[in-house]
This record gives sequence, C-alpha cells and structure tokens, in this order.
Amino acid sequence: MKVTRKRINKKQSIQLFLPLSSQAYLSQFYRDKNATFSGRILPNLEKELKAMQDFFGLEVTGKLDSNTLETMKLPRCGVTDVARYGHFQGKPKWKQSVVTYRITEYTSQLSKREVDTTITKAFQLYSDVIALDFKQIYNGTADIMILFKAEYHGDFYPFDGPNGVLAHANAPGPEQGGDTHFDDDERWTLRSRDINLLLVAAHEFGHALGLEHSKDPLALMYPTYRYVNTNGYTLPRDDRIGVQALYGKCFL
Ligand code: TQI
Ligand code: ZN
Ligand code: ZN
Repeated sequence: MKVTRKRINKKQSIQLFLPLSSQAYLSQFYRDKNATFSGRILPNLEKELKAMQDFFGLEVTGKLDSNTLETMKLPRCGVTDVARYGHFQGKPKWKQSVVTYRITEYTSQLSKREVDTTITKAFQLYSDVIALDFKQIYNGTADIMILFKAEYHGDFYPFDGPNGVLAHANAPGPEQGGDTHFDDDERWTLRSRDINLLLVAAHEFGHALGLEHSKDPLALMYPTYRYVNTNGYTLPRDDRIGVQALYGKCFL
C-alpha cells in the first residue's frame, strides 16, 4: 500500500492540532501537580476526567461521555485548569459544620470593632464558597484562638519585631490546631499602606482551614504579600478551588 503524505499549510496544521485527543487534553490541562507518571504505564485518567467535568460544571461521571467530549472540542485558553493550591500533609480539615473563633488579645493600632469586622470579613471570604460557618465566641476555648502579640507569645515561634514574619497559623486540628497569631510589631491597617489586616488574616485562615501555599501568583495563598483593593474583595479562584476541594462547594 502506498502512503501519501499531503503537505499541509499553516492554517490546516492549526486545525489539525485543535481537537487534541482526550488523553492529551487531560494531561495538558488537568494533570495533578503531585502525580508523577513514573511507574504508571497507562495513566489512570478517571481522576483528571472528574476534575475536568467538575470544573466545567458537567455531570461528574469519570467517563468520557458525549458532553465531556464536546466540551473538550471547544476552543480554550492554554493555561492549565489545575489549581496550583496545596493542602497540608494528610489533608487535615475541620469536621464540624460550625468552627468557633475567639480573639483573646487585640492590637492597640485598630479599634476592637475594626478588628472584629475585619476578622469576620476574612472568614466570610471562605464561608461564602464552602459549607462551613464561623462563629465568634467571647469566653472559653474556641477552635481557632486568635491573638495579636509581639515577640514571645506562648508558642515555639516568637515573632521577630517589625517586618519579617507578620503572622502564622496552625493547620486544622485539636488543641492549637487552627490557632492564628498576628505580630503586633507590624503596622496593621485597613488600607493599602503598611500591612493590610484583611489580606493577611484571610491568608492565615487559609492555613487554618488546611491550605498550604499556592504557586498561582494571583492566589491569596501565594507566599508573598501584595496589596490588592479590598473593597468588594472575594476569594481568588485558585484559593476557592483549593478550599472547595477540602470542604465541598456551598450550594446556597
Ligand atoms: N508567615 C508565614 C505564612 O503565613 C508563616 C508560614 C510559612 C506558614 N509557611 C507556613 C504558616 C505554612 C502556616 C503554614 O505564610 S508570614 C504572607 C504573604 C506571612 C506571609 O508572616 O511570612 C502573608 C503572613 F503571603 F504575604 F507572604 C501572611 Cl499574606
Ligand atoms: Zn504564635
Ligand atoms: Zn502563608
């Protein structure tokens, strides 16, 4: 049999490229960043398929059904859809539906009311997208104990004066799990200058809910501080996907 190779011009070659095979599509846009293909001769694509179906709001079947195939044929942006968020080892998370928090020591740089509303807003960024509620309590032990203090403040991680470490939070868990501490040697504000409390609190609560740092520069969990306008601020996409992967979506 004689094989004829047609010469293709540029326009044709683009069209030939566009409908990637399903497998190529999944491995290009849905590859689990932690998964390595070594040792897996045929990658199990069910997980990637499910991630893709979930992302596009399709029925999550893990099977290559016609809806899924059609969606794959649509033109798309070349950026991977796999969120670049991370979870802690063992994926610790809160098991209850209401997580309590208590602020035991306030900063003198803002009014108590300002701190309370800012902390509430930071938690709201998460409760808006997952089925988890946060409730402030004023006595006893809360799940998430919050304080503002400089230098030594009762744990093995004393703060370091102005700049450097701004705050830290523990991953979800019993005892000190979720506890969140703010370095009171920082200049805390609700504006763009100095250190914006809402942005740092929202970042720390990401840790307190089980998120590790993200590689997505737009993510709240990206490991460098960057001021963004906090009016009408909502949780960036990557963090939303990361936290929903742990707690599920909120359908309200
Ligand atoms: N504090 C670090 C942080 O929260 C401490 C830390 C490093 C950490 N790795 C962790 C805490 C893993 C829990 C789990 O990232 S920080 C930023 C940002 C800090 C940094 O003071 O360096 C923010 C606190 F992202 F801007 F760099 C808040 Cl928003
Ligand atoms: Zn601490
Ligand atoms: Zn962090």
